[in-house]
Amino acid sequence: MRIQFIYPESGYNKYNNLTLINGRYYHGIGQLSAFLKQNGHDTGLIHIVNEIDIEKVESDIRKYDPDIICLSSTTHMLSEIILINDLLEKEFSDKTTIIGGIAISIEPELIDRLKGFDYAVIGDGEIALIEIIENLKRSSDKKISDISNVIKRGQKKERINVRCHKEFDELPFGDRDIFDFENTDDYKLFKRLPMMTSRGCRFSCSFCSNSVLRKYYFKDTYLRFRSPKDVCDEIAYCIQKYPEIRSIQFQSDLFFDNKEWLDDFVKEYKRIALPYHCLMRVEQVDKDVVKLLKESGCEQVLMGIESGSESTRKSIGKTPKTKIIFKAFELLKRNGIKTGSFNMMGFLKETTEDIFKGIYLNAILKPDLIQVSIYYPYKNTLLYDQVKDMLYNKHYHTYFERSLMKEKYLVKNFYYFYKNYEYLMRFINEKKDSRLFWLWELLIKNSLVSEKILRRNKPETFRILF
Ligand code: B12
Ligand code: SF4
Repeated sequence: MRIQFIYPESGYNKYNNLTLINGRYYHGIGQLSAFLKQNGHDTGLIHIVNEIDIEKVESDIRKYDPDIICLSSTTHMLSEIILINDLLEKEFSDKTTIIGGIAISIEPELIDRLKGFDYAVIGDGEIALIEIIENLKRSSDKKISDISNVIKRGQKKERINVRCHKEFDELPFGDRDIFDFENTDDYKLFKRLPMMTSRGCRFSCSFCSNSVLRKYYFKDTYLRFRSPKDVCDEIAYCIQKYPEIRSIQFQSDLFFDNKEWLDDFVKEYKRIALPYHCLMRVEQVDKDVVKLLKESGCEQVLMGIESGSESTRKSIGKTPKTKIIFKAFELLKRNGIKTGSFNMMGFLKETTEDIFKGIYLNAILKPDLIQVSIYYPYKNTLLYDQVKDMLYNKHYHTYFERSLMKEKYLVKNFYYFYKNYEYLMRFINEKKDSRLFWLWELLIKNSLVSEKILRRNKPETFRILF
């Protein structure tokens, strides 16, 4: 059969004000396409990188003339998903249409509003997709909704039977050709290879999609790892195919979970010997781990701090103790490994003081990279229940168009501060000469600095905005 994937990455990029050239490789479609090809099917991709041109999507579908149209979704793509849904409903009702990916997985009820799609796939898609195809070949549509992970519009969502793929080493390596990998921004601009070591996460932060999948479907089996050998075999294969790769970007939510795995990885990775970046939780950083990371060529570790306030961090399921964050950043830096912090603002009970604490925390940690996002509630997360009555408009079109904070202009200003945090760094560095700097640092490390003190000490840039 001919399977046409559609990936509207534009939703992501619009949300973050990014303009990409040829976009990024996405493992979800790469994995599905490789598995389909291994099972004798043809695959094609419409990769929408920047503004969506729905007429072009239509003509590309007609050109490929698929049997099945498969859309991959994240919540950030909702406005694009709706445009594509309308197109499929109007022009391609004779085709089998399926939506999968994280947006529909955490919010299966969305399928009831998407009349352009026949089926939704929840969670891992490889086996479900093959079983759908087998059923279509036998023209026994009735059975499709009985397949694990698959739901039909109108079907009761409480009874979804979701199967979780465990044997990753048996899966083929991702199909990078479908993305024309040589021309992706990852390879062409950055000479880096995106790679996954795992799926899922051990934690359940209350704002995060992982908490929904864990809670409803997967429980304790949710975090799954590939073997270090399989990971390194795929990297070696890619390096041979794409010789300009200069670094590896491990994108899994958790790069590793236990030290035995990391130990094996370090041994396997010796044959790769390229610098790499990865994502971890601050609690995972200790002397042994840092030694192993250093030994294997880790260049940068990115970690979610999310808030400068211990109580906010506690309420969302993140490391509450500021000193654990400091310890992690210090250990990595001392060993010559770059750091990066992920931050969020806009939590329900967050105060301006909390946000200041986050800015100052970053100014002292001095990560080599800072990412800030404004909190938006994903349906069915624990935190969603707390804010759902405060949404401006409950219609899903507007999810990402407005901040949910009451003081939204203030948030914008804070957002600006974070983005310009080098001013803060300069300010903090100037204070370093002061004999009182150690006290200042101690207060901030222990979250004891009041907004009043922060405001009094604000540098020039602050004044412009307040
Ligand atoms: C890699 C990644 C990125 C990459 C993007 C790569 C790319 N090409 O677009 C980068 C680092 C750039 C990124 C950025 C962001 N990301 Co991101 N990212 C991920 C991550 C870690 C891995 C995705 C992945 O490849 N998974 C591996 C594949 C194999 O799994 P999968 O995607 O689930 O696919 C399977 C199934 O879903 C299903 N499936 C998928 N599509 C389809 C389609 C059909 C038809 C079928 C049948 C099945 C199916 O089958 C697949 C194989 O089993 C996920 C977390 C995660 N663990 O998935 C977050 C995640 C997707 N990101 C998320 C977020 C929030 C972001 C940001 C918005 C963060 C921010 N605030 O800035 C930014 C967007 C910025 C931008 N401009 O791009 C959220 C999205 C939540 C949501 N509800 O939409 C996730 C889920 C993280 C999380 N834990 O909550 N991200
Ligand atoms: S640790 Fe990160 S990926 Fe895991 S649940 Fe929390 S926010 Fe999500």
